[in-house]
Amino acid sequence: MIRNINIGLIGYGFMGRTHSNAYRQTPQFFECDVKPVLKACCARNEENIKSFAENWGYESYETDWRKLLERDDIDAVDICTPNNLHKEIAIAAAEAGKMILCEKPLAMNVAEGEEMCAAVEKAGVPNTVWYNYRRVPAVTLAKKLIDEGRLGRIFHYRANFLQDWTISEELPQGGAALWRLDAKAAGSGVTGDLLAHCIDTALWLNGGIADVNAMTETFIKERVHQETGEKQAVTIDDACSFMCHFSNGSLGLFESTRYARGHKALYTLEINGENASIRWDLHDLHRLEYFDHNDESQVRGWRNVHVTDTDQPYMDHWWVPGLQIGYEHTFIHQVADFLQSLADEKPCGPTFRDALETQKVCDAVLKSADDKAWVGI
Ligand code: SOE
Repeated sequence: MIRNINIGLIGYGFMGRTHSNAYRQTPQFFECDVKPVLKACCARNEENIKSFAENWGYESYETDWRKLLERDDIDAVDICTPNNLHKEIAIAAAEAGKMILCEKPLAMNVAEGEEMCAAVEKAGVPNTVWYNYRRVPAVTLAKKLIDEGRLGRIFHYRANFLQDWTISEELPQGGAALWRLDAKAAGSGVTGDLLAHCIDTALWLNGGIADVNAMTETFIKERVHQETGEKQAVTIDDACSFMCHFSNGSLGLFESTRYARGHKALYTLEINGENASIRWDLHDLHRLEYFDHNDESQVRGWRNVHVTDTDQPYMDHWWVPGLQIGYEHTFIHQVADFLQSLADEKPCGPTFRDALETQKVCDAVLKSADDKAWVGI
């Protein structure tokens, strides 16, 4: 029997668009008895949210998220707001008995994240956090290969997330589109925004992190705040690197920055095991590089696997072998998995509780950079 899930989406920025696109496309490509309905979207600016609703086909809109939560015809709340609103909305949504899909990072810090986990668990509502890169088919394939034991003992995990969009001193901080540069709205800089992705994938692929040693830098110390027009101190981290020990004994190295001139969104990861290694690069996201030491020595080398075949993760839902998909599909996969998890009555990872683990590493990284010391998780 078909069951409709009425979505109420809060926020209409970049992530509001990726999620809305995913809700629209998922039923066309993934068969499931649970279907999303674009019931309502919500933001304070009426003119903007009205045109967002028209563009994406939402049946209605609200200008106050509390009103959205009061509505009986909303089943699931999708939180695409700046990070400083995640906690309040998520807890209220849980208390109203709504399912919750929350943009990453889960919260501003661990304390907030813990309250959010307690709220969804008390209410017993399905919940998930949009760490979308897990659902790039090549990354999901990496997970499969690791779980099959092909890499053997893992020695090293390396990940980077490099951007260059904040190098200009003229760029303001805060307000629409630039809230990621304002610690009051974002919680942190690249640590919560970019490294959080790398950490989520790492915990998923390589297990827990035991301790971290980090450094952060804020290269531009003052910027005009968009809302006040005043020059204010910049309190986010512009760059952050850390090393860590994983619980499985492997060593980790992570780097993220918005000051890597020439790199727009270069997320790369590499894992070196006893028997095999894996490498992946967001700029070439449909490829997985794989080196298997068990190959016959004369032809041994890095394989470049084009992850587009029907026996590779998610790809049986798309075109024909050889034809690739892209960034927006990772969100479609998350919606498809979420709907299927409802049908199966199972959790859809990363749940709030899973994402809290990423939050713990982020907080430890920031503390380590402040204290100039190793911090245990
Ligand atoms: C920042 O520029 C950003 O948009 C992040 O907020 C996203 O989570 C990341 O996927 C791409 O970069």
